[in-house]
Amino acid sequence: MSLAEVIKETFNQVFNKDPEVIVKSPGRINVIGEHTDYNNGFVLPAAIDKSVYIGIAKRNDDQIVLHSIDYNESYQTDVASLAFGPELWTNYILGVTRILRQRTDAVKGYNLVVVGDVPLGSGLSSSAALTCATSFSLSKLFDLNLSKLEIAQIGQQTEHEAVGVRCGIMDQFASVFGQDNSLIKLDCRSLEYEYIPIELDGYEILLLNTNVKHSLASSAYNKRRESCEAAVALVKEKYTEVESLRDVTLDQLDELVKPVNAEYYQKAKFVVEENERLLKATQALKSNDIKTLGKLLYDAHWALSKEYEVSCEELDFLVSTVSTYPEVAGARMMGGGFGGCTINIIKNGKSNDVINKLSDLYFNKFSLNLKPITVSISNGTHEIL
Ligand code: GAF
Repeated sequence: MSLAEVIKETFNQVFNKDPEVIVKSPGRINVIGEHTDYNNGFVLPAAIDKSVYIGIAKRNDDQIVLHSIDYNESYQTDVASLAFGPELWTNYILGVTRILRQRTDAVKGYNLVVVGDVPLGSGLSSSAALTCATSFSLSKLFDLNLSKLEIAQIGQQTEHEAVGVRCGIMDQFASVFGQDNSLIKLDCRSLEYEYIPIELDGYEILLLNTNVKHSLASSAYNKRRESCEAAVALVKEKYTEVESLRDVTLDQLDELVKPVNAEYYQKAKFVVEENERLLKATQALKSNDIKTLGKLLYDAHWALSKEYEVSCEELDFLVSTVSTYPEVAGARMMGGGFGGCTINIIKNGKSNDVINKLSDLYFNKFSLNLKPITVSISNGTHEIL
């Protein structure tokens, strides 16, 4: 049974009727360009074939009734209070609903069922998939006519307000704007984007899930963002036109940040260099130069680990081990960090060899199972009913 059918069946069991709208919104990968989005830089993500599905229908009253198939839990509140519950999954949905209610009272009571196959805590943006599925389905149900960009931005705002993570726009943008077999090169300053066909001649992408998510993740994320903003403030004292790290050069950092604060300097320098790596990686992808692309991924990883300090032992172990395998062109940690997946570019047909060699080594070192995830690049948020 497909997950859309599962939604329909469960909706009938819980609410005794069919959903009026069913929406599918995917998770994402990112080839390169990490922690650049909230610095107005570039990112290179893509939507994947792992998604969150929402079935939704109007009610005749102002109640909101949510049911999660994955957690086998329900939660009820009403449109006036939109009271958050004890579970994060409900707060993502209600966070989106709050933002939409502040814009319009067209949003009324509804019944909702949610299910997903984006592995949770793996850095594949299950939360962006959930918030984008929620705004898209509410937009359809209550005729709000939200644009794709508005849906992505509402998802981002929800993450800030309902969860307190001051994330950038990458995850939500990838979920909404994803296109089959294409990476999205997004300029987070202008929000202009370009689809780049993913043709890794002779190579495939494999994700390796560390199966860890260190608790540091959200506090450290906000702290990194603050360091970047502090570096910008120092540069802005002299170069007043500067708005974000995207406008800053290494020379300016050397001149104005390095003498004042080593931490801000290190973090800001990483971001400026990560943007440069992304531009080089885009060229390498367009000219099918997998060797250069792979090297840039390794460089990005070690910069994320040693300079931006968002990696962890498990991620570093996976990347350093595969770097000794000739069938692996490149690898790095992916997403916010402190756990989740590595992204690996591997010679076609060799992924199983890599998994076999690595699984025991990983288990022996960390007593954790390594979880390989194969993905294909898919379309963004859409209605399937
Ligand atoms: C997380 C955030 F949600 C993104 O906005 C992005 O900053 C990413 O970490 C790091 O590149 O996924």
